[in-house]
Amino acid sequence: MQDCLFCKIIAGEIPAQKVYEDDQVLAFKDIAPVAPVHVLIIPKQHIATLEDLTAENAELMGHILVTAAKLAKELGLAKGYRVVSNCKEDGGQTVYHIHFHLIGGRQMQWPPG
Ligand code: DGP
Repeated sequence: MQDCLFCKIIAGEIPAQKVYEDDQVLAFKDIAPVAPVHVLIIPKQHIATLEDLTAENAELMGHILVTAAKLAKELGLAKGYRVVSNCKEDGGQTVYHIHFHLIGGRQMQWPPG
């Protein structure tokens, strides 16, 4: 997608601090971290929101969650962490390329704001 910020990061047109990459996903540090660890995990395929997912994306989404768990271990989040995906306006989504926040390194609160 030409105008998508995260597609530009995948293409290397915008720099990012990469944490992990394979043929399906990219993980990089969030530009505005809300915790000591704040990584975004995104599919290389452009999917705008959670709402746009179909059954065809199930394996890819599973791969993202398995990647999140693997990265959490590697990043030392043994005490726990949170994985969040904001969907559309009420969900607080600001970048319309589906992404999963891996957040940790401090005590999380519930309910979220
Ligand atoms: P959300 O609000 O759930 O759509 O999250 C979007 C996140 O993307 C937000 O936490 C800030 C992050 N972000 C926005 N622009 C950039 C960027 O250019 N680089 C990086 N690394 N992160 C970005």
